[in-house]
Amino acid sequence: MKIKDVTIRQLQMRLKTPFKTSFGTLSTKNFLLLEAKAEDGTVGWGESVAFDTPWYTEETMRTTWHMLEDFLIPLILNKELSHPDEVTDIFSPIRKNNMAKSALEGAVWDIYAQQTNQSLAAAIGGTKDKIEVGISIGIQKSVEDLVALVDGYVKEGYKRIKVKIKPGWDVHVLRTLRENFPDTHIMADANSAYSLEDIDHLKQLDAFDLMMIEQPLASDDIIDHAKLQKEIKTPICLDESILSLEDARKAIELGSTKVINLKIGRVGGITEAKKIHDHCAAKGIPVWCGGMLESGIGRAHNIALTALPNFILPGDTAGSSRYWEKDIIFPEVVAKNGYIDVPQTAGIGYEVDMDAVEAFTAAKKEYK
Ligand code: OSB
Ligand code: MG
Repeated sequence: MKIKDVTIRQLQMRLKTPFKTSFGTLSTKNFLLLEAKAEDGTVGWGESVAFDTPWYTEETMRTTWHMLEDFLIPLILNKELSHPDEVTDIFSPIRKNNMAKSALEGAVWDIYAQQTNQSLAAAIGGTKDKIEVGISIGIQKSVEDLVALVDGYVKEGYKRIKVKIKPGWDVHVLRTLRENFPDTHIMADANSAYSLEDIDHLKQLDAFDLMMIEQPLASDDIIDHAKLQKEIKTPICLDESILSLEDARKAIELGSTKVINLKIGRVGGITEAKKIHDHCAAKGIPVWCGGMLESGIGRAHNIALTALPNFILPGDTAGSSRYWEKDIIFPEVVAKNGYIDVPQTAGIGYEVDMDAVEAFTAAKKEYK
């Protein structure tokens, strides 16, 4: 396969409801979509999960555009590729910038799956025909609001509830949730809102039988997480700290993480995500698929990845309607009783709704 043409689009999509984390509130998503065309005319799609501001990792929508335009697209255009795994090697002279890399790598995987006439899930090595999913809920105005929201999602059938926490919105929130939902799988995500000085405070969370606590400490730390894990019973799950297979290996070896949240964008693509998945499987570490409030295209990639066997725990890949009035794929992603069907048709398995894409496009540029 040879990529002959890549179009970058900046899309702007309003979330149905703003999403609040320990860092701030996101109401509108500005992100990049990539449309890559192979020499035989096959079109593949990828999504960059970077946000407007560098709060989650250092990448932003504009840094991903810069990296793609000035470095990554020129490395790929007109190069003969026999398998998408080669993209990781081609990108290896470029350090990090994982979200930019994975947007283009994802489009190459979509093309490869179509050219070999298999679903993206099958091309990756996925074995499931449906995946179990949970939902991630931002910080709310009041605990009562949160309880009402969780109640709705539990009734919809989501398999686990993740709530964002931060100092001042943690112990009382999780206690109330546990009291109201004694049998629900509940977990908390801090997005690095704590430090080791909070050990005694975080120990209180052990009383609530949480599935795990996600990324309590610094995004670039694996030492303090190992110290914290020795002091608390609640399993630690790393998100921001794991950018590569090497990071995963070291964190597991140190005892910094008992579960890993895998995000394709954060680790630089599907090939690296697969490697981390396989390593975790060998080490008995369960993984689940995280989310970045993706449009249907990024969501389709997440669904395909989650079809791999060591995605044992429900992830954050909720249905399209949890995020958008209108998604950009057809059909939209539907979660029914906490399950999403893995599409069986070639490629990402959803049609791209070009009218919707055009309607949300704020800028666009073609490279060939
Ligand atoms: O930390 O997992 C996170 C959303 C944006 C950035 C980071 C995170 C999240 C979520 C929501 O938790 C996941 C989703 O529903 O897509
Ligand atoms: Mg997280």
